[in-house]
Amino acid sequence: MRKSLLLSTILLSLYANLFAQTDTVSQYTKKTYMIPMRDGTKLFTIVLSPTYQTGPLPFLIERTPYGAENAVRKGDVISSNAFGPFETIAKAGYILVFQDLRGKFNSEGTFEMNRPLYHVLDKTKTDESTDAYDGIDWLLKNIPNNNGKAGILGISYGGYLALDASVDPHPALKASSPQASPTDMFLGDDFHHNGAFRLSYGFEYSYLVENEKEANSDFPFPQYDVFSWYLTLGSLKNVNDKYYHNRLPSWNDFAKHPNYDSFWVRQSMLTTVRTPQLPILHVGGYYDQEDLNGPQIMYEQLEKKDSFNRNFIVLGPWFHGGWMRGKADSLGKIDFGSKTAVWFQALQKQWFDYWLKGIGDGKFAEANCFQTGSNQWKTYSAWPPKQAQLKKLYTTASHTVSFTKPAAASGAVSYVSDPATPVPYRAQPIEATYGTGSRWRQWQVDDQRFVTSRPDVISFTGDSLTEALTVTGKITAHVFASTTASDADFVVKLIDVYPNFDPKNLAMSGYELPIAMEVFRGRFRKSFAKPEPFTPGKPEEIVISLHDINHTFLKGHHLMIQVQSSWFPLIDRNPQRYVPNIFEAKESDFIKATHTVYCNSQYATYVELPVMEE
Ligand code: PG9
Repeated sequence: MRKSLLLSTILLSLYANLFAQTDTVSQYTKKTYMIPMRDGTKLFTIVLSPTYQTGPLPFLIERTPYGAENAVRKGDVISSNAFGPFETIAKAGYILVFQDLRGKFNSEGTFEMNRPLYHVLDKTKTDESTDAYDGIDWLLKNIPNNNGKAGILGISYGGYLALDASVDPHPALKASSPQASPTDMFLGDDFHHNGAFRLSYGFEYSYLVENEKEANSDFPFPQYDVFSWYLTLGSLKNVNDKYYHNRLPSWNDFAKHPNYDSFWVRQSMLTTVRTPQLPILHVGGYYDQEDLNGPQIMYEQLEKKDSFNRNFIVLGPWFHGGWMRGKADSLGKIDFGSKTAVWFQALQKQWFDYWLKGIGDGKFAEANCFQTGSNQWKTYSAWPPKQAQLKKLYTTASHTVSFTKPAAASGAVSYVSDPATPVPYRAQPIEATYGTGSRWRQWQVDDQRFVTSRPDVISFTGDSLTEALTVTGKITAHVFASTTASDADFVVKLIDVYPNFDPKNLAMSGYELPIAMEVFRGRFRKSFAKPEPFTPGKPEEIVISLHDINHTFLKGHHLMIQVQSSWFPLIDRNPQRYVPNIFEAKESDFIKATHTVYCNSQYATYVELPVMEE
């Protein structure tokens, strides 16, 4: 009796583990290796294989600057439900690989932030693409029971590395998912937006990654709310003088390259990633506080050369990496009506299962783009959808918006921007980016009423909508502005203003939800490579991409456009007196200025909206 019970238990567990190769793997066994690259440098690599692996499986790789050991739970045997973001995929059965980049944590060599793809111009050079290639080659030859295929994925820096690996990929690399991958660090993403320097992020991140090889370091701020710390810092030249002492290569590069010069061009993925050489699934969040731009513009660039239909995109209502954490059924006070992260993780599993194991029919939508406001997943055969009609939403001198162009020859709104009292980008306290209690992840959905009444923030508000308005695709602002000084930043926001009194959702009454926002450093209005001062008083056009959205402004809501000239300390203060390099500005260069936004028939400031008939 006992014997037969034992036998049936063994048979049952064998059956379970056979079945496990599709979606019920429960345990992984960990091994570590130092894998040699073509130049002899060895990279630390963790390989996790299903403990009861019954047949060949593909590799799923993540490369990281943040410590491979940090990505994996402690212990030699790891349960699949301990994989956090990778749980769904871990249960499906893959050989999971985590690797430290050159020069980080347990790997040999030297780290270089956003190392350019050197091999594209010089085949003798190594970079993150050749390292991924060499790693895959070694894994195929040395890890038993693999099926000869590999996939790569990652979020943010990891996404960037997945994109790198997709350029001249190893032939066994069959699918790649760059998620929240930065594309160009001067035009958008972590370190600058349209040439405006992302001060808090650039300052804290260079310290995080470059202060120590084997740790992620938090800058030791002496206070919790860092707003006044950054203000007291004064000119950016004080960073090296007082704190970094030229020790952090990334900070030195920011200071040395204030314009879009060959340093940024060489590093930009727009320069080197030209065609989808394998199936690529780009993933991005509408509220990504770090890399909102990257996935959208890389998808757009590759789409132009996608003759084999290998280029796909998913956009959701997510903060940076929000699709891999928790349920993502809400962000801050905004509810999305369903568990959008769970939805995504199922899609991600289907994606890799198809390309790496041949499971499923491979019929993936070109674009899966969540629609906020109506809270629905939508699929599109082209992104942005071609049927949207471009409409211009004009600002008026009486602080309203209208789809009709202002008829009067004059009309403008002016405000004084003072670098001594910059507009905070979110309500204080502003905690250190990744510090205790930080609300960094959600500030892009914060209620903008915390600044709407400031005299240096100008708002243009429409009437209550008599019917819902859906806007799907790229939003572009055309600001006609002048300044009494010689340089200025412009931040433009498209805001969904909730009804002033909503008995069904009282707490959300009057909420000012940003739908799209972006900053532009005025000196770059004609060229990012060759900045130019403004001529005081002369109106000029500044064109600002506010990126792709998919949002329904519901009946009863209002459209609002907001303009301001500082966003601190997210963006460093523009001194407003033009100096060749803002990193070397003197305290006396920071001056008050009056900026004017024009709203008339000759100079009409507007935001272009792709409106969809739904
Ligand atoms: N946003 C981070 C980053 C990516 C790439 C370069 C620099 C920073 C990240 O989350 O990894």
